[in-house]
Amino acid sequence: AQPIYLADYTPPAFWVDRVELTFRLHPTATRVLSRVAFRPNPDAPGPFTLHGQDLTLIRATIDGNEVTPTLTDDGLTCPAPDAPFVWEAEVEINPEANKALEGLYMSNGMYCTQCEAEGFRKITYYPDRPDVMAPFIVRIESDLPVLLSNGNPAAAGEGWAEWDDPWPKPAYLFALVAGDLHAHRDSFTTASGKPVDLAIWVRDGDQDKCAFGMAALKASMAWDERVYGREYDLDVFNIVAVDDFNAGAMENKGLNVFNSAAVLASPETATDANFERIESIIAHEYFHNWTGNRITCRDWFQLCLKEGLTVYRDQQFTKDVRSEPVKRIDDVLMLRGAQFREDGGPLAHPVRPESFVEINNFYTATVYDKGAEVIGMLHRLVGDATYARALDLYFDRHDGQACTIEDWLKVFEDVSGRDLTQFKLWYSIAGTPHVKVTDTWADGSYTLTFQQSVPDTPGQTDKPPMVIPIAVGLLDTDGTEVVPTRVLELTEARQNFAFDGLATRPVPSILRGFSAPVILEQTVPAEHKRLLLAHDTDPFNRWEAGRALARQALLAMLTDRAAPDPAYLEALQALLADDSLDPAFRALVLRLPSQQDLTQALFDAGQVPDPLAIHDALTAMETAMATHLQADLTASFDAHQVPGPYRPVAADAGKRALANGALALLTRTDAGARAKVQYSDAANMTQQMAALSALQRIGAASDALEHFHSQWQHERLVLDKWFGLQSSLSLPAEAVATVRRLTEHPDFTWENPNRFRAVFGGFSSNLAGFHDPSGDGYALMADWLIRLDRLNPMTTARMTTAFGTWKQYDADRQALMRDALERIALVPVLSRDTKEMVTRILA
Ligand code: B3K
Ligand code: ZN
Repeated sequence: AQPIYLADYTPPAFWVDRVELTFRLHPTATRVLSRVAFRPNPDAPGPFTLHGQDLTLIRATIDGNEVTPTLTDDGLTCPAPDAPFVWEAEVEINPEANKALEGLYMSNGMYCTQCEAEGFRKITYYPDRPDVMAPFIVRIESDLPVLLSNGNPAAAGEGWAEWDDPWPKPAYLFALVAGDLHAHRDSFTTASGKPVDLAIWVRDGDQDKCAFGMAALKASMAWDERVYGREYDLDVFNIVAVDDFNAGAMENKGLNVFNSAAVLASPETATDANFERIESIIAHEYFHNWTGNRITCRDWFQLCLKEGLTVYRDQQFTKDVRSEPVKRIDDVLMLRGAQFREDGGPLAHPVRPESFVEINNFYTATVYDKGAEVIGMLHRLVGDATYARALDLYFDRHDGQACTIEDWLKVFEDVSGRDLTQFKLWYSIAGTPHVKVTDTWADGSYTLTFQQSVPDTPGQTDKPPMVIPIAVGLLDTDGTEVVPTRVLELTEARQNFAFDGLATRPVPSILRGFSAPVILEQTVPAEHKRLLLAHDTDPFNRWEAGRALARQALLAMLTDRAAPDPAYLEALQALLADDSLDPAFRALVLRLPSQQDLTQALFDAGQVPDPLAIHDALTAMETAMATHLQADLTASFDAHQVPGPYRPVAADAGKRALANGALALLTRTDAGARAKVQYSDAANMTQQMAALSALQRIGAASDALEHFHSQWQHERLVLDKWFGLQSSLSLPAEAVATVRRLTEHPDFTWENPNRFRAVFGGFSSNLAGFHDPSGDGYALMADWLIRLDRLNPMTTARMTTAFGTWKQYDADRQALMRDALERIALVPVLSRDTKEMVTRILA
């Protein structure tokens, strides 16, 4: 397959004024009738071509006259008038055979669609590109009781229903759902007084898991009105939960389709982390109604236009409804864990890629999360008021259009009067910038010197300096802030910033709030880190200082066989007991850097990371924490039990996070005694899973696992946890055998992406197990990816990223991983998706 280039974009040769679709649903032979009003584009004359894939064309007409189109690799072409005309076609498709879960497919007897990015072409012949927007009218014929599509309900009768979506939309936002579904209903009145009927549609038995999602939806609708001035624009908003889904959820106009794991929650079956994730995904998909749907992308290279902005908006929402500092730390953990890793390896690509083979491979942490960071920087640079005016102008100017990053930045230039030429590099330069900082103190003047550089990435070398907003504050050596946060704009390769009028040499707090997605290189004496951990007014940097101390202590254990640093343990002790601090924040400070973090740190320091040694160091540090902080951890554990009925609110969740963080550590030295009690007493899934995880991490969970399986065998989302916990937390020596055993379990329904991800996503996060020196983990993973690729290329391709860091390891492991990757690459009928990923990883 040939790559497609951003530089080759051409507008469509035909516009669409109106679409009418009729679906005669049948599991193996669904008929799709389309009637599409086309109009030649005078600005880009060209042949009439339509996308289509896996379709059987029954008949086609133009203005009522039978035509015989020429079928091509990816659709058809046909002579067409040089004036407006009506195209009609009838095609047959087989939803039941569609295991790729793209286009129209079936899940537990329900019909469901997923069209983004290019799935609509598996439903009928159409210009399946986001810059072709049209109103849709849809008729569904089926005996199933619930028949849904986009827009407003228009008419319905026995065995049929019609839907009318007046807002012009690209085909990727099309959706259809039909099934025996039950509604959890509510309503919302918009700021201008328009009532909206809301419903979450689920399978029988899941009705009790909808209330939280519904509350999150209403909160999101109110928030978007209050903060962005955006009202909802249809009479109904439907959400459907589906068990077989490749992504988290999809923002189809008026009919969001959700992976059931991303919407269904009850206290008994979902953890605090699940609740928070569900809330943010509901918000994210809802916010797409304006940033994505009303204003969409001109082409798929502009994906970050909707995704970066919508992630940024859902992050703002979570900060508002929960805790701002805690959310920022969570987001940075995610960014560093997924995006920095991507940016530092063979899969690095710009926020706006310049070419792709399969666009589904670019729904990445870089497009989404770095894309959101870029918007955060823009916001920081122009300030709140200008950001708000820019967004108003963006909605005014571009409503109903398919836009580019150029359109987006122009709005900011027009409103702020700034030249964003250099800033725009954030969209085209891949790789995480390194910012090195040094300081000098002379004659009462304190100077910070920054040097920036961006590492080479595939296809990109010799990169120019970027615009990097660096939020800085200064403390004195007592920990009093002497200069509050100021945003320095680094634009040169090397640049000085001076601070005058200080009495003594200050302690700097740099990159407050993680003001830019960069790797900061600074030599900070351990006593300054402790000072910042104890006193910084910026909660992010407070946490960051603790993190740096932990990392330093762990690296010393790994490279110098040092004992766990007592000064680190003391600093933790003080923080743990500080009841003025949010428990959720303290829980984060208590969490050690991840195995992946330390792997990266060792690699960056020019060493070869040994997964087992890292695992042992982490275990030793946790054991030292449990030993030295036993009294404090016990006090924290006891003080943060949450009595009464479970509520998924941030305050309670924070207490549970701290108590469960303490529990995990205490379990290191009490042979699981406390965790076993908590497991037996648990009244909600957060407590139950925390106890089970703590036991699993010391290899003492077998009884509890057996109990858990029998208790939850009929709750598929909970069963995913059972699978995922074992694959992700099994001890290194047992992990491969455990995963193999899990794949042989009768409940391992591997065609279901959630179940497959639970086992193999979990396994790939278990670095010490996955990187077993035998190479058996790699081989097992490769076997299963090869097997899944025949059915579901999208999920397979995504999971090849387990091998994305292969060049960080020793020669033996590299050779074994290369073998596994090459074995995948050599499969004769490998999907385009997986082929592209494996090729890029191996390059
Ligand atoms: N836009 C969808 C993602 C679709 C994934 C296609 N492979 C969900 C989201 O970002 O909101
Ligand atoms: Zn999105």
